[in-house]
Amino acid sequence: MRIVDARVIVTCPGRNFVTLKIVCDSGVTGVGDATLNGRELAVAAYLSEHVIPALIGRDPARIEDTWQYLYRGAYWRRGPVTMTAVAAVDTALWDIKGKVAGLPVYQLLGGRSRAGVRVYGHASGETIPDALESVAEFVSRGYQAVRVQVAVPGMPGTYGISTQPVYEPATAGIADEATWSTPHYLAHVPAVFAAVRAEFGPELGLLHDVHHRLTPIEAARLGRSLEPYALTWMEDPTPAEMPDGFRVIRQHTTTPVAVGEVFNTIFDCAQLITERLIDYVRATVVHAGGITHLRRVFDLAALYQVRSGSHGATDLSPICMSAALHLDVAIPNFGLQEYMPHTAETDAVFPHGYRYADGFLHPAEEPGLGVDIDEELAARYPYRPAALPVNRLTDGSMHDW
Ligand code: EZ4
Ligand code: CO
Repeated sequence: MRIVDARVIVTCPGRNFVTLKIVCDSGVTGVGDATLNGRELAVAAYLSEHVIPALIGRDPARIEDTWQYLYRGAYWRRGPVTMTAVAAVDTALWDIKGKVAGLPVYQLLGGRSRAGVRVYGHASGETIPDALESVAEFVSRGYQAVRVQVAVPGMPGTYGISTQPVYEPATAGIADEATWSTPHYLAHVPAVFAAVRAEFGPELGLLHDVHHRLTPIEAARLGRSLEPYALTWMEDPTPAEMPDGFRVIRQHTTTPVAVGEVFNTIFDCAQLITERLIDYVRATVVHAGGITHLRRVFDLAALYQVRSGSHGATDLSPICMSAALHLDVAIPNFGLQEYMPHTAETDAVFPHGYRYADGFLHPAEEPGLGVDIDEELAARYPYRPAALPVNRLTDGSMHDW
């Protein structure tokens, strides 16, 4: 079999998604997510200009070789744009391999290790009582774990607070500006989790996303102050460019740490894993080189009792979610999967076979990934420029968003 065509489809059913579709001479097709929030067209151009010409004529069965060709062949290794493009090709080739074999992709990854994929939802509120109501809604829908974010008094535009039914941080045109105050934040968060734990008891999994905003010692203090509420994890407590910072956090707190939604390769997380500085690695199929490379990350993590906790925000398309679920159900060290349902418009553009029931997602059972893109429908939603917010301290200094 040979690859005879590949195309990049950019669509905006409420938000932008980039998709790679690979077509083989036998007529079999495969899809891969190539969405990089706020930098969509950089990946689209990378694929169209530099990758697709090299794919035509290749044997789609040679997934590992194609991965190595794109990674080593670029010379300029790593980085989110390159690795998202590599991921799109890799994901589409796994889809094709599954269809050719007549098996769902998780069977090609060694088969099922569990009945379903436990997920966590996103509760949020302007006030603590609002957040308690939001958590209760998730509990009533069967969720066993919930991320909780509450607006910090005196800090407009706190990360993760949504008044929309579907959370969306990117805004049309140029970036929104949010404000941040670490003292206000550190004073407020423990009260949030005291209230949630008191209301919902010891069994509900509770998570919190710090979104890269603290220094290591500030994160250590937050982790320590949250210990009585036994969080499943504290996410991205500090920017991860300097893995050494996590040693400071580890020296002070037993609150588990999850990191990795902005990671692109195993090299971003190797030290964090091998020095046991984190508990969950949150890298994703779409941003970390596809199923082939993410499997490698999770296998390294398994040796050190680090579990998976893949990013699953709405800016990752249903193709990425489909791929993630095949990995999640197959690997031995699955931890938890983030799940934010897409809008009805997005679900219609990406028809898929995975489903949610009682706190768990279940991968599609059709051959391949069990997801596709409706190209006619996609064409009705043209690309609209959008950007992620930026964040400033109260004196106007730039901070991490
Ligand atoms: O801000 O996906 O855990 N989830 C997150 C997300 C990220 C967005 C960035 O595109 O941190 O909401
Ligand atoms: Co996050």
